[in-house]
Amino acid sequence: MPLDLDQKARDILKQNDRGGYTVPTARLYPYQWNWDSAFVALGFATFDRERAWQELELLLEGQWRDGMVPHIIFRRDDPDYFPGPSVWQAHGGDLPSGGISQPPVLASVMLDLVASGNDADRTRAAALFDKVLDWHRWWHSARTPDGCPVVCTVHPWETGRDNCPDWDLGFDRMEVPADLEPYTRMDTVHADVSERPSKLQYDKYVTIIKFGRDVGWDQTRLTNEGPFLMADPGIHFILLRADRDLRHLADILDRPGAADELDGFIAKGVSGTDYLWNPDLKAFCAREVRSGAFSQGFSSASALPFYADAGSPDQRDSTLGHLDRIGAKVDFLVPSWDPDAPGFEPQRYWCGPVWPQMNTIISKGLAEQGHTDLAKRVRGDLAAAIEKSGFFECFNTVTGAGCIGTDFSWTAALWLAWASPNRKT
Ligand code: 9WN
Repeated sequence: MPLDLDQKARDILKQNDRGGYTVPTARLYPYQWNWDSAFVALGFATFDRERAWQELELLLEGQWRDGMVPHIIFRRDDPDYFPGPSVWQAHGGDLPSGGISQPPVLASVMLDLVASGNDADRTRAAALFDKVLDWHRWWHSARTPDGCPVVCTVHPWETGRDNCPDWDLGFDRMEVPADLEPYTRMDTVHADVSERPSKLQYDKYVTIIKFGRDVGWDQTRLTNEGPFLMADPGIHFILLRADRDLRHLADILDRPGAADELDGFIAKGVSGTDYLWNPDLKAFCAREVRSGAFSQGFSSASALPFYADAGSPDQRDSTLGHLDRIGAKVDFLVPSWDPDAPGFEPQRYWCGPVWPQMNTIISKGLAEQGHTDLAKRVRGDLAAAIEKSGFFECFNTVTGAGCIGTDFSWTAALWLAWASPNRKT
């Protein structure tokens, strides 16, 4: 059975290949997405390393002149997706794109490819190194608001965890302008409405885009003056891990100047981590920056301090306690939202379902820090959901039923690179 699934996973990657870059799934997401492509490269690397590097190179073709790597790259206009290039009107690089970024897993994927590769992989990584370093600089400048100790986010789509209840605090402060342009959602044409974000959430997503357009996508203004500003344990821990991994690459590629600069980013990330510690819940939580208010639930991003090698021993113990509590409630760890918090829905996108890319990095961090049994459960639960339901975008955390996109690229890629029992990791 797993051997058949391995073949099916390779077929999905080939079928979603649009000529050097991969769409997450046909119709629903018809463009190149940022963190999707990074994870997809890990899957390609299991059978076609050339194609793996090409995925990353094409992603960086969309980089903006200010260093940002956008969350979507539009190489053509496709009526199947809203909001497309004519809505974003964002032209900070050579290709039309979204005007926000996504979790920066790219450096960590490059280190994986180099660590498992040879001189050819080092050469490919060296050619991309400066672009990735520029992107990290962008996070530490344009997305670090004045006086704030951590990087922040201006749009839930930038976190990759779109409608997680974490973002309600930021959304509650926003008004939808009376003159917001009318629009037609396409996601609910392709997917079940009960598994997607609400109409009010979409109105707010579009309101932030309108602000970005109004300031000509000046990213510093979008951060400091925009309608939404939150700190996200997901972006924080993923960037800290990526800074560490890029630092490691700087050593391998003999870039001492970059290594010093990255040491500064890492020190900032380590010391800023306490900003995200919610003393009431005793967990790392999203935080609304202007009010200082914490989100009050344990999300899958709350489980990432191990991956970033961050947090005190007490903070890590408490994080493990939350995972034990939640693991007793759901059959498939790690739910994207806390089953004991308001807003939990086991089938609705980032309000409960298990996500392949989150399980991958959570489990990797747990294994590295010696929490072997829990790491195995997180990996095994994802594998079981895939074996039960197929290569879906995400899975109902209670039943393991597949949700939303089918024949999904990152699910196939991470099966090949990590979750398949044929993999010896
Ligand atoms: C908006 C592509 C992307 C993922 C995100 C996921 C979803 C987009 C959407 O799909 O977001 O970026 O339209 O819902 O939340 O993590 O990268 O797979």
